[in-house]
Amino acid sequence: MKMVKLTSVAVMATLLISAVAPSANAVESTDLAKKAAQMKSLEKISNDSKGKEEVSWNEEKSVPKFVVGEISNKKLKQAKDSLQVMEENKALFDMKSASSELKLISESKDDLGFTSFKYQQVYQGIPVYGNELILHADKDGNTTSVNGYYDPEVKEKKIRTKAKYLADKAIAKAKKETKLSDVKSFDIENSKLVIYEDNKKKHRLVYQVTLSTVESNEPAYFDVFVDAQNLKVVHSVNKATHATGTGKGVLGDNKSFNTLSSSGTYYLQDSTRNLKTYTARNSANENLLPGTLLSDSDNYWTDGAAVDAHTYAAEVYDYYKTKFNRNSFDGNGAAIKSTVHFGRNFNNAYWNGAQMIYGDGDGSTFVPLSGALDVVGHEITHAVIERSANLVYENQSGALNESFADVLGNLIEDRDNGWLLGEDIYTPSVSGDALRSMSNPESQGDPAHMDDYKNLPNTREGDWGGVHTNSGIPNKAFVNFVETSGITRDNAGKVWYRALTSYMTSRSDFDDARNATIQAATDLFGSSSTEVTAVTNAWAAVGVGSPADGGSGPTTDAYESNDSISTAYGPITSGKDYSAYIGSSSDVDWFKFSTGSTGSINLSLSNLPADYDLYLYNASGTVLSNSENGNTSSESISYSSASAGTYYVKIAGYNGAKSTSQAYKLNATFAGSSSGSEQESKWNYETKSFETPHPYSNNYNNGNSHTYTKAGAQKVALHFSSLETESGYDFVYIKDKNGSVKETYSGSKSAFWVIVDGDTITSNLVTDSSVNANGYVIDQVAYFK
Ligand code: TI1
Ligand code: ZN
Ligand code: CA
Repeated sequence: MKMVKLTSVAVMATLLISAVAPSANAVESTDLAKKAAQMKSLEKISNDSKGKEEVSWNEEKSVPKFVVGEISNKKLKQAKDSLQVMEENKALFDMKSASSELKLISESKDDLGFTSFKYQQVYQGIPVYGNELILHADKDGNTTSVNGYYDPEVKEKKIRTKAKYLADKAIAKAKKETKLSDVKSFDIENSKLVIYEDNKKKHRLVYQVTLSTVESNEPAYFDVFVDAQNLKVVHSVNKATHATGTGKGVLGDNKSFNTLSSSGTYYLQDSTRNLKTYTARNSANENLLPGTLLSDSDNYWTDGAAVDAHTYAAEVYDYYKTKFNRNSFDGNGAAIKSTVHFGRNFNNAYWNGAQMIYGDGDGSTFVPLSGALDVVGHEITHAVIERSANLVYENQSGALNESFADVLGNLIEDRDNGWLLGEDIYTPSVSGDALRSMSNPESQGDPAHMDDYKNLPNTREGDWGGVHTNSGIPNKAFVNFVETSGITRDNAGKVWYRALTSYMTSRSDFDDARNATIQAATDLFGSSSTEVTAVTNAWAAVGVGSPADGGSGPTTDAYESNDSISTAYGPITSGKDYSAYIGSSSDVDWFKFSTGSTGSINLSLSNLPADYDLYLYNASGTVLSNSENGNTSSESISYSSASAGTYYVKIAGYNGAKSTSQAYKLNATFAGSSSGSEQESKWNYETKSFETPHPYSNNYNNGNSHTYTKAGAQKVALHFSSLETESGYDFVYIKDKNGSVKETYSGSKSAFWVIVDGDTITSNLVTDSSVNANGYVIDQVAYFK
């Protein structure tokens, strides 16, 4: 408040200046007379207050709005004294008569012993909206101050005080204005005539209509000003305001959150994020949803389920807004409604297409499910999914729906505890457990690999094809991805979100999710990024698709190429498992071994992804035995009294059967294998690098300078971390030990391995006479021995 010190001298000075002001006409002279009377009144106060008075002015109306000092010599004991004091000071406020322009509306005594008298300004008995004066006295009855607003102009305006329209017309108008026409019951519905000064400084006779309701679950508390002569809506004020509630969550933790204050009650509504939290009061009737908007009298909230549903919804909202700039689940600010206390002992939570629903749990399997941020994140993500990919809730698309809800739920929860789901609200008597685990789905009986995919019926009993169990596979793929070195949670989240919102469709299956995430990673980070390699390998590791060339070493199929009897891989070791792939519909795999003496040969072919068949040949290429079971049944051959010599095994896909994601397993046992303690063959890695100039020059040829040799190796491999040449003009040739070109590359490629048979591999760049590019970097080599 700005106070002006006003001594008697100052009063005189002001009067003097006003008095000598030029061009004083009639109107100004009445103004001057008023001013003089005001100053005289103030001078008296100043004298009585011994110069210690302070005055602050309502500049617009040229009347005081706060006067501190002795307002009167009279003692103030009761209401009639107070009116006399106001009468005594009427000139100060430019009033004609205090008794006709002021109406006492309250009288109170406070803890300090102060008495105050509050007056409403009236005009012909009608309140002048927003104008009240309060006169104060200390415990001895000495007046100490007067403050508030009084509008001296009202009495000059000749306002017609007889309303043309009846109040109910104005009320109907106000309901229409506030879109409350359909509300059946109002907590407050009244009206009164007031004088209202509109924003164009025009004084009008209006109905001040007050409406308050929580029906339609929206606290509405309005004052609407409707002109009593023409029913025009002059103004409307929403009296519901933002507030900050505090309370305890399900687990007893304290938190604060946004609420709404409206006509003396607080509501669990966050208007900045458009969140509303309701209670079903233990009813399980979906027709009564959303239920009752939760309310509280002091804004301290003790319903933990409600507090958590509300605060966690805010966290989920903020995550989508800050990480992905998504405004609510629909991207358009839709209201996020949550209902707690659904049914009795209900052990679940779900999104019903319109809102979130949380059970209280039975107390042993679950405590109230809104008590966990990953559950709330899971449910709201179902709403996001519905408004994006809209994955059908059955079989693989349903498992993806569940999985994306789990992934985002846990990203939002942002915890480093093994990617557990529901750990905060699951089995309160068991600590450290959870309903599901993304990093180790098998710990809760859920599959972590396509080999263990559960084919359950598409019925309620079958959980719609096992949506909550097969979700383990994509969940594990995500964990593989985010835990790859160089991948951050945020970047992994971006890839999953972009895949969901830009590429996946309602019938997407796991393979489509793989493609979608690889494409999302490509868009976000580039085709040769760590993210693309990591996400590709993450899916491969759960049996969805093949690994990235650059990502998992040259082990993809260690025995290729072995597509004919003359290139058969071997000799293989008796009793050892060999895992390999039938990678295309024309692929056949050959292996060979030698028996040292006469005896039986037993072959088994298992872990079949498709209908593969098994054949045993002798050295002259004659079939000795076959096994041709249907579908993925394992194959086996038992061939007795075989003489010593070389034998061949052939594996072929029936009718083009193949799989690049699942390896078959071959095992052969035979008599007298040459050396029983033979060392197991495997890929071994060595650090060695070769690089072309960056960029390379025209007419460049590095000959055999980039050659890797490993004595005794069966195969050797090079890893290119990058390769870029002028496409179609500059070439990289990969040669084997005989100098034969095995592969040719031109253009750009992201990281990859190239393998040749034998102990030597050469990379040779040959360029033409114009246009050059970056060349290549070989950063690792490997040999198979
Ligand atoms: S979306 C909801 C489907 C439930 C349908 C039946 C009404 C769902 O998946 N709910 C989660 C709740 C949850 C989430 C619990 C994370 C714990 C952690 C869920 O997994 N429900 C389990 C109990 C289920 O339905 O099998
Ligand atoms: Zn779910
Ligand atoms: Ca968790």
